[in-house]
Amino acid sequence: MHVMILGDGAVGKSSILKQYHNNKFTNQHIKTLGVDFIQTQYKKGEQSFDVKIWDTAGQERFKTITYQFYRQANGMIIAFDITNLESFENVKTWMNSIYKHADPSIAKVLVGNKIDLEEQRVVTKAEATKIAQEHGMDYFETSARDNINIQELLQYIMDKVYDNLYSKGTNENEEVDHGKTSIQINKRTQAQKSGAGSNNGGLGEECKC
Ligand SMILES: Nc1nc2c(ncn2[C@@H]2O[C@H](COP(=O)(O)OP(=O)(O)O)[C@@H](O)[C@H]2O)c(=O)[nH]1
Ligand SMILES: [Mg+2]
Repeated sequence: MHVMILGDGAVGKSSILKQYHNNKFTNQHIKTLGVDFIQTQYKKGEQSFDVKIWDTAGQERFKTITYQFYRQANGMIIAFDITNLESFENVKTWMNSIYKHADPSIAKVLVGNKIDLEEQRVVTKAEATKIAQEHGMDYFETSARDNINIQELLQYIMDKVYDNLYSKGTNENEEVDHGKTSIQINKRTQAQKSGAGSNNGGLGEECKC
């Protein structure tokens, strides 16, 4: 399974993934270098699927992020910052690029991040929900800083991807992880439950440039 996170620069995409993956948050805006991803697992009954979540790597300003990733993606998280109107207005642009370059049946979700900055909010929940509905998406609000709704967001998009791929008769057998050879990072919640640690994923490879 491949999921991508899109949205303007500095809305918190890397922070969302970092918080999800290793429960860390930093106040620094560390530009992602190259194409970055985290790896996790999605469990459904007896089955376990490898999931790669691609981060859009600091090229946001061009709005032309590596379209081959769009084509591979089964799921998209479109993110904006609830304190930044422009990032919300640009959701339209991001949606257009998805319509143009991604599979039409791709699973999608809209996310308004930084809800810990409620006093600086400039995008209402109602406005965001409306746009999301117009594009056939659900809307989540998150705080990567305070770890609000992050696990739920990622669980939601993986559930949607699963439903799309496996409830509609298509199959991706090669994606099934048999748990023997691949080095995988379990979801943090699962790791916590089992007491296991978490490895560092692709998000470690960043530069402070
Ligand atoms: N207050 C607050 N700041 C956040 C949140 N998420 C990210 N940030 C900050 O916003 C800036 C950009 O975050 P980053 O994850 O690098 O954004 P990206 O360019 O979309 O990947 C950084 O300074 C983060 O610390 C959040 O939920 N709340
Ligand atoms: Mg980033």
